[in-house]
Amino acid sequence: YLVFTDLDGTLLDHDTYSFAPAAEAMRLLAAREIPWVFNTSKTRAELAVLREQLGNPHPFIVENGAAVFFPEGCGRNDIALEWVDGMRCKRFAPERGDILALLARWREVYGFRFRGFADMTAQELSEVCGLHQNEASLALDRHFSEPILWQDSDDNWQRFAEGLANSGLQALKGGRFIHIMGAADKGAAMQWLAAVLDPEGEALTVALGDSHNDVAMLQAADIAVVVRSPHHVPPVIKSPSGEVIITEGYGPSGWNEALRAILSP
Ligand code: 2M8
Ligand code: MG
Ligand code: MG
Repeated sequence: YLVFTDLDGTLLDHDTYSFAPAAEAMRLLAAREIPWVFNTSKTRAELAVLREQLGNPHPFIVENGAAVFFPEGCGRNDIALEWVDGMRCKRFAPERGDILALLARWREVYGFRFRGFADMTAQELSEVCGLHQNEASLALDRHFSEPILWQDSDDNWQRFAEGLANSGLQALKGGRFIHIMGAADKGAAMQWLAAVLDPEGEALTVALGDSHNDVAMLQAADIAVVVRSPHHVPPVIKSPSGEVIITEGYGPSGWNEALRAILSP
């Protein structure tokens, strides 16, 4: 198996960010030496901390499929990667700076009302999403995407979304925020990394996620685990490549339950 997992609302509880209920399945993955890869909206800076806390040594995918990072000692040396601030990286998405410039122009010209991470301090973000302030400052350190809270009408949303499409950008809905970014997604990044980690294509891919921004990854996996949320109905997986499992439990309990069932002999 090769496991790809979302974090917020999936391996981490939506409200408390706890992963304690997933401990048993995390131990199983380590004991069976199954690579489990974070595939998340979070930033490289947030993942530096979480990889330590969760004991995950594998490559990781940031900002909704925008880039794959290979920490020292991970992955192969025979694929073309660039170095980004001291770590090997494969990029799939344009820079956040370009997105911010466009959003600022539209705000001026059309008067769209939204609040983005670029407008927020760490304290404000911490109040909105419940991360501690030091964690929130790591979430603000973004390179490929701009999460926003939409504060305008549905009609203006239509105009905004058309503008994004005409500019080669998209809006992906996470647990709390709408992520404005280029044409990358978690599914394409997962498939690219699966081919790097398992060139013969022998492993089954397992993907776990809870939200709209996980659908591309869930659709591309051999086993899709839709992790139930106490806050929203599970996303619909319209054209799955394989089996689809919907968990009983929420967040990390559902994660634990599904992986234990998949990995049980
Ligand atoms: C944001 O991502 C989640 C993912 O579902 C969301 O949209 O609600 C990102 O900004 C991420 O970097 C941050 O850690 C998270 C905190 O809840 O929110
Ligand atoms: Mg999520
Ligand atoms: Mg996520």
